[in-house]
Amino acid sequence: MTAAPTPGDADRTARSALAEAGRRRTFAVISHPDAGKSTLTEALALHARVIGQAGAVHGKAGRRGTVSDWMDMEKARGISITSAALQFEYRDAVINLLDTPGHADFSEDTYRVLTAVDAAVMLVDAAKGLETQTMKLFAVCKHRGIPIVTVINKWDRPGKDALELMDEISERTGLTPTPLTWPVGIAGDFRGVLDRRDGTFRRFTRTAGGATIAPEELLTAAEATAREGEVWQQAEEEAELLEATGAEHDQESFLSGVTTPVLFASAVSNFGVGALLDTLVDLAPPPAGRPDADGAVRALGDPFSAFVFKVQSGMDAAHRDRLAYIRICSGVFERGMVVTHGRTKRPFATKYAQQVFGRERESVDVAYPGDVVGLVNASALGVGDSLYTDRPVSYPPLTTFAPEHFAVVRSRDTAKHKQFRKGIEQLDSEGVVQVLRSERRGDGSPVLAVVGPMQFEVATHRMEHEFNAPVALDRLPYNMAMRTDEASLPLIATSGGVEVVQRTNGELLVLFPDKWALRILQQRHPDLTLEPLVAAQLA
Ligand SMILES: Nc1nc2c(ncn2[C@@H]2O[C@H](COP(=O)(O)OP(=O)(O)OP(=O)(O)O)[C@@H](O)[C@H]2O)c(=O)[nH]1
Ligand SMILES: [Mg+2]
Repeated sequence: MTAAPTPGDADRTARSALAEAGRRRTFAVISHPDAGKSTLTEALALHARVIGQAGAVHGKAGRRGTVSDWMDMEKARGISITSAALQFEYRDAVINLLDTPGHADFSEDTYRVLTAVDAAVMLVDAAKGLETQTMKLFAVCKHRGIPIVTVINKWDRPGKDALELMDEISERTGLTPTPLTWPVGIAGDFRGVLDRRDGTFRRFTRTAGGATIAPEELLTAAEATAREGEVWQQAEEEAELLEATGAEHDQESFLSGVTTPVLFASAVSNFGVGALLDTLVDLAPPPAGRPDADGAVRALGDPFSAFVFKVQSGMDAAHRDRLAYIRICSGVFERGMVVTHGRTKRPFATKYAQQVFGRERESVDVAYPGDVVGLVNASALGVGDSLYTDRPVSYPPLTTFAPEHFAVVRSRDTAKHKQFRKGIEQLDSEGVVQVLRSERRGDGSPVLAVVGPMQFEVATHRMEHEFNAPVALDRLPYNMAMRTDEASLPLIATSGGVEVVQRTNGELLVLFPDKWALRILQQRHPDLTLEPLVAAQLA
């Protein structure tokens, strides 16, 4: 029997939550597709010596897949479809890193991850510069007040001019770039970086295929001049130019989203990766108290609280379990503790709590604010749910994006009815697709709704391979959904070309082929309830 907690225990718990939170750095790696997020994620883990050798045989064709890209489809295509979490220690810090998918079709997943982090590492491909998806991500970070560290990646390949890239960042994002390092050698001729804080030269040496930590050689400015000659001098001149324009790091401006520190790297050869880790530990903010749905802040030292930002199954073919990822917001988490599930007010036992490392996991006994923990077989937990002990708290619900593509799904094998239902339910609760019920079509033929059509492919693949229920999809000619109510249904029924469906939570939606059809209906019946779904910030 354990003794009843005394007020002294609560004090101690609060103090350890504060101290441990202070050494957490929780961030997402984000960017447009293919900029090298998963490669960088792996390079960071390699650098922190959590993995011995980078698993990626770099280059898309036949690569073995990085630690964070574990799904079959991700490996086959060399893209990330769903975000992945890694936790590791570096120096005296505990790093919680979330690798996100870059493709716009999976942006809802990325968006959810951004609700769970304190900072973001934004990757920019040196050759491509800022792309549409990058701009959307910048906007979301700004909206959420997430400070951004920018990494110009793939400097080992021919690309844009470094100063031009800085102009592009400041003109297009409004953030002032404050480079911490500056490349020595143009893109494609990466010799190393000038460290702007002390004027030294960090010279890179290559290792075979970038599979192990690239040793850095530290040289003084004089040594660098002797070694690299003109190329070094040019870097020094450009660094002076930066100084003249006031592109200097200022911690407060960084934290308030006015500036973004910039580093140059080549993730594939592990260049600049150590500098990024150091930057994150030195500059990225530790967790802070989190506002609840009413705006009141739950302090770090308050009793335990967390929210679910992602639910994922199929990570392990042998177990077929369902993992709910929580971000801890306050207090201390101890495995086995019984917490309250905010939505149902039911107790939830946390016996199976795990630290996640790509698809590998390990039991976690204690965790602190900022940590991402996976709760196994948490079938009651849904995305956005809050968990707590003692004083209740309800964190703001997570946004569901407005779907733009719709398809009817049916089982290709009538004998697999049970598997079909189970699979569809699971995909719905994970938010892989939104499942809508159509009275007209019946329960056996639900409508799947998605932000981007690649989500359909993921759903089809997972239904067949994970749930053993092959499906066929028939695309529907709609591209927007509006919320309505029971009272509006009879009038809507008189309008051709639209369809009424129901979300799992009971909400009624009307599907329209285009905005003209919506306008005609609104003009004809101005009193109908037709509300837009939450705006898609990213999609
Ligand atoms: N030359 C070069 N190639 C790189 C570098 N970093 C990544 N790559 C390559 O770029 C491709 C995409 O890398 P990923 O790490 O999968 O990119 P990602 O950003 O995770 O892609 P998504 O998750 O699909 O958005 C792979 O072929 C990598 O080997 C780099 O620094 N230099
Ligand atoms: Mg990736």
